[in-house]
Amino acid sequence: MKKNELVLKSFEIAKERYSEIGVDVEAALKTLQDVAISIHCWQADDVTGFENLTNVGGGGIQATGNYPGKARNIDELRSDIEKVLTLVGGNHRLNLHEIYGEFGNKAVDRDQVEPSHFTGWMQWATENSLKLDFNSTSFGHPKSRDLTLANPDKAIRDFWIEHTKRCRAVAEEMGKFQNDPCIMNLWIHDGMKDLTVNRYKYRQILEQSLDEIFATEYLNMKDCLESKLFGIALESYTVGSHDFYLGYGAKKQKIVTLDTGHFHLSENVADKISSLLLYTPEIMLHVSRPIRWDSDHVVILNDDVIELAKEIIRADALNRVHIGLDFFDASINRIGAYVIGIRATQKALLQALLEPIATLRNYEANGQYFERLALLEEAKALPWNAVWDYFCLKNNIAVGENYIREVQQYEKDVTAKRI
Ligand code: RNT
Ligand code: ZN
Repeated sequence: MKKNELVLKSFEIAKERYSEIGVDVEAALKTLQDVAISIHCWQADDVTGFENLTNVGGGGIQATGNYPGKARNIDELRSDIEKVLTLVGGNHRLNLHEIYGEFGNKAVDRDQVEPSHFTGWMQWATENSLKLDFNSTSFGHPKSRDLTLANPDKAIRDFWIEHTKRCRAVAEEMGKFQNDPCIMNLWIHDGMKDLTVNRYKYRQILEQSLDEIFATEYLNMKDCLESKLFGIALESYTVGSHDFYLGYGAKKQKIVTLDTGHFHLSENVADKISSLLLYTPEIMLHVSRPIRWDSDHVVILNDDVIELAKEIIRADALNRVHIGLDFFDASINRIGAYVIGIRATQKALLQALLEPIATLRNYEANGQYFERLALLEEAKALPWNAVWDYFCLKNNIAVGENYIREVQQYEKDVTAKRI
């Protein structure tokens, strides 16, 4: 039997099996189709960017590996993303960093960035049915060092305040252009390598800098703030900790970004969703995979990601949670990395959407905890995969492992030639 026929047949059986336990498969598929994932641009080039300045590295993050074929310029990056889009279903977003602007051959310092550096991106995004999200970039710059927005040195601090203000103006233009709010993430690495005795002071400075940055109200962009536990060479203290941004977000009604790699490894990030949603307007997610540390491994379909997806669906919060990805693995085929990560996130969402939630909630309300646990266990092995294959088929993209060949072909034709 041809593969497509098999997929259709399995899907029909799965649909019946799910309907027996009260799950509407067609509704789940429809919802999944509409969930836009904000695809990070920085997996394609190991977070290098294309500014014509000396990137001094550092800033607490690090891509490891030297697999050949990384995107060396904007055209190559666009071509890679276009390839990725042919291998995933749904309509998505592209998450840009300031250092990916179109600066031509000019050295445009970060306090000089303008919306015009991104009009090419806006055009290209429209042509590819993508919406854009944005990030200010405080790392990898001579003025970064250990402290940016929290720097007691006014000249340095003002430089980064100006940068971030300008980035908000860029995001506003993107939002206006695409007629849909651009989500702008603010992550700074500010911290210290060793024992720090002025923790309060730097946090107070950061609060003031943020207030100054957010003084301008915009209608077409939304701000979100991303915390971190520690950075490489900044292990002892992080100014923008989770507590800091949680407090700031709740007080000023700003979106808090949860990067799943920015917490203690035994912490349950999924459990934060319902609390945050009570006190902050929306949530931005950076779905990532930490291995021993914030290693930004490629997202896979593991329990953490499935739990995260389930908490979004259980809280009925798809309209308040922006799902973005954040990983950069330079040790494997980068296009393949994207596809694995995006598909894994969608598979997790699909599993969450196929959960027999009404029955589970009934059990819980009745104190039937054995029954709740048993059904949760059984649900893990329900034929969600047949629904997933059908989703791929319907979207006219490679079903199952077939995408491996396509990534290999693109490598042969395109990325392997980048030497
Ligand atoms: C760093 C943060 C941040 C970056 C990107 C490049 O630890 O996760 O989101 O990964 O902005
Ligand atoms: Zn992140």
